[in-house]
Amino acid sequence: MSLKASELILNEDGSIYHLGLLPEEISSTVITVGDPARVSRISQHFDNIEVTRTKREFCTHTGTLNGKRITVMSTGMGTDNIDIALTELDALANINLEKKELNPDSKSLDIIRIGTTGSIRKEIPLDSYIVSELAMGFDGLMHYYNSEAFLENDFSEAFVEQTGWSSKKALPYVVSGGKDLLTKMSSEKTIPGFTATNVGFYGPQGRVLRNSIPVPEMNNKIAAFSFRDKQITNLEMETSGIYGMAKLMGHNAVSMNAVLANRATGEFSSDPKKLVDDLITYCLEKITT
Ligand code: R1P
Repeated sequence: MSLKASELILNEDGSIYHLGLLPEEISSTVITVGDPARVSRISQHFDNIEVTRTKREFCTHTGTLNGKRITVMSTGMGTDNIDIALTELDALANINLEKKELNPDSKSLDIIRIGTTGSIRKEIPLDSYIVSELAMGFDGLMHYYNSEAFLENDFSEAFVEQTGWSSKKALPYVVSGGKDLLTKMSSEKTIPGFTATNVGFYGPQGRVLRNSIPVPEMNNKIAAFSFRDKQITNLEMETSGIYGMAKLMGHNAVSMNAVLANRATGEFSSDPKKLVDDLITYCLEKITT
């Protein structure tokens, strides 16, 4: 049965609606970043670039590095964009866009996020790199899908109980990263982490400029949360969505996080550009070896 035009939307050239890409234009290894400007900071390392495309916040370069074909794509900020980015990447890999039918065999993508983050623990210092073993989503995205099979609900229940999480907010969901990719991307240079993904940058992450927030001590409560020897390490805005969408569709995902800020000490990195560039170099080396 073919998918309706209103559900699988294509552009005039046959490319997928928001990403503006054709199936042959992506690799099975996809690096995602939040910032469109970070795409060329990664693809500048490639030996050649065969595809460059920009639509809305989705800027994509596909090329080759040391014989490995890699796609790097910006997602913009937030898990609402991740819903679009990962669903359309999956469609490029697993749906015949001309016939609008699912391909008979499903393909699995390796998805590596290279992002920035704020640590919420004093002992996880500025300028370190966190590899997210687990993600807790405050964004609610997974509640819109049949995700029960892989959500770690005992973590959610313990979190709600320990922090007094308000039922006016989405129930936090917990999902793990892809085991093989976590192993591949980890080393003595990285810290294993439990990443909390927020639905915004300011109030949702406890930042107060001019607006007040209902529970000013929430970051301390999140930092104090402990279950099965796991504690939350950092806050950002995409990882839970990437891990959840990847698990739903049979892809492998890992989230690499450069610690730009330490929310516990109030510090911000003195050289954020170098920190991110060094993480890019580290990740490309790991991906291509
Ligand atoms: C906020 O400044 C943005 O930076 C972090 C957050 O997750 C959010 O997207 O990640 P990126 O640097 O990948 O965008």
